[in-house]
Amino acid sequence: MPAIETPTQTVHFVKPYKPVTDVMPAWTLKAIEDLFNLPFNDLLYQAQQVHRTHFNPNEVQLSTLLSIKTGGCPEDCGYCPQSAHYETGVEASKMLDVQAVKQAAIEAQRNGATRFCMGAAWREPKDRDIEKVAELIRTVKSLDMEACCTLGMLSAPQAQTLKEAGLDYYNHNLDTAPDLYGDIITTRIYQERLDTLTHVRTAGMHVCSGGIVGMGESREQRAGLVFQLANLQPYPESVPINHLVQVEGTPLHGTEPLDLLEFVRTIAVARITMPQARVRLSAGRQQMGEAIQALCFMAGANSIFYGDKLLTTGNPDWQRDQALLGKLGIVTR
Ligand code: SAM
Ligand code: DTB
Ligand code: SF4
Repeated sequence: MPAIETPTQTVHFVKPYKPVTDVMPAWTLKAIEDLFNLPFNDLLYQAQQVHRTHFNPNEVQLSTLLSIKTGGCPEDCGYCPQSAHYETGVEASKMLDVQAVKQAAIEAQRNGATRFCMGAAWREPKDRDIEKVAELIRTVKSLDMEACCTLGMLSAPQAQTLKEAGLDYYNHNLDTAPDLYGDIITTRIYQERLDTLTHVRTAGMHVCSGGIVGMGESREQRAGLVFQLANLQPYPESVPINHLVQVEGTPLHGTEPLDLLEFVRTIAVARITMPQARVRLSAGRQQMGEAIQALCFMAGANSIFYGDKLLTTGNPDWQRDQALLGKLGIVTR
């Protein structure tokens, strides 16, 4: 097996991958690229070893998503069917009420989900939105489920209010490497994403942050995304790795599809570089097939979005996932 550079305090800054923290990076970009470049079996073997050191390798955590405010978003994220900039057929709608959210959470729990994630198509919530979301969080917590929200950028006081309402996780993705970012999104900068993660961390919530692959990025840029995530101090507790769901009308529709084995590699590299994180096999499972999903679990994914819808696009239904997990002898939490 080729030598692998282990976490090191040596700094190999390669523009534009300089981490925005003053702390020395635990992972160099080169070390992460070396992982990506390993023979597939060596990479998966190493990922399995790391996974087994920190987790039950036959257990997967189930999170169910609900879009609590859909469409009409002012941002121009080139992958997103909910952006008002593109004609995708997604209608803008008002925020769901407490009763509708409670019912969805009860159904998710009945089907076995332990975490309920509420997503809103906002650039950033207004303070009055935060009050309404706080009520939803209290409702989910009263069911004894973990609560997660993804609402866009947060200020420090907003993060504090969500924490006080009982929010366990806040999802805010870095999405891609800094040098590709500006080609995908122009309405907010990378640093603003990092600032939101700082506010979430400072408020005492768990950080959920990952990205999307299959947006036409290079392997170096996939490594660049993992480099940013793995060098957050500390790295996120939850790392969703999405495979781009290509939606007609979005600028990224028609992008050359990424080889799915490269997606599996990305999962494995995330597992190795963030050993104690829940690495979530996220969007794109409907387009994947069972064999690729099984490889993702072998590569260290130990969480999925569970339920027949993501936010606006499809996901395998409960029964199909239960059948797959059963075939693999995977237990859930
Ligand atoms: N509006 C908030 C924001 O952008 O932070 C929260 C919701 S947004 C839909 C959450 C994440 O979903 C995005 O950051 C992106 O990573 C992911 N996402 C959106 N559209 C996607 C797509 N077509 N394929 C894969 N992931 C997608
Ligand atoms: C994440 O990383 N992926 C989820 C969740 N966090 C919010 C969203 C995926 C959205 C896929 C496109 C859609 O359904 O609209
Ligand atoms: Fe809006 Fe979030 Fe979609 Fe970007 S990803 S357009 S911020 S809903």
